[in-house]
Amino acid sequence: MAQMNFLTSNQMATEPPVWVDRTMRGIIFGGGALVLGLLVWAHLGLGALIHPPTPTALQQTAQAGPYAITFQSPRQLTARNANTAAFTLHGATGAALRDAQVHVTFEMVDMPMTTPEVEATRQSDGSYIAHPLFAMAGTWHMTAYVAVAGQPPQSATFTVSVRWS
Ligand SMILES: [Cu+2]
Repeated sequence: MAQMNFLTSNQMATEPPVWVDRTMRGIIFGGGALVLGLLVWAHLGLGALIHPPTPTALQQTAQAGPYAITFQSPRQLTARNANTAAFTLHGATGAALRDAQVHVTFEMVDMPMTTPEVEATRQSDGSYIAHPLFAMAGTWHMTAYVAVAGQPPQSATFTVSVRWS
């Protein structure tokens, strides 16, 4: 019994003061809230509001196997708006490819986020037009897949910046 009393009084003597307890609790909850806040900030792409991604060229050409694919947009792409992305294809001989099927996929560079793929519809001038809808601002990889009857499928990826507005 005497020994138990000794232990109890010893524990009481080493128990931290209330302010230490409160400070520790504050640090733990504050740290948790900070991490949560940063995750929300990154996930919603709020940084792009303050610091929009560096604009990428409104016209870019990339090689997809034997085809040269040119992407063109009349203006910078924006999130949550219908955009217009026009593609023109040229074969190895330089002639325009007018009988292809083109579909386009989108993936964010900074996070594993995609957006529904879109079919580009053939226009009378030989171009193919798609209307991509981006969920959020940031830098995206846009991949155009080209299918020509009797030929192996080809694709080329473009890096495009998307602003909030
Ligand atoms: Cu995202």
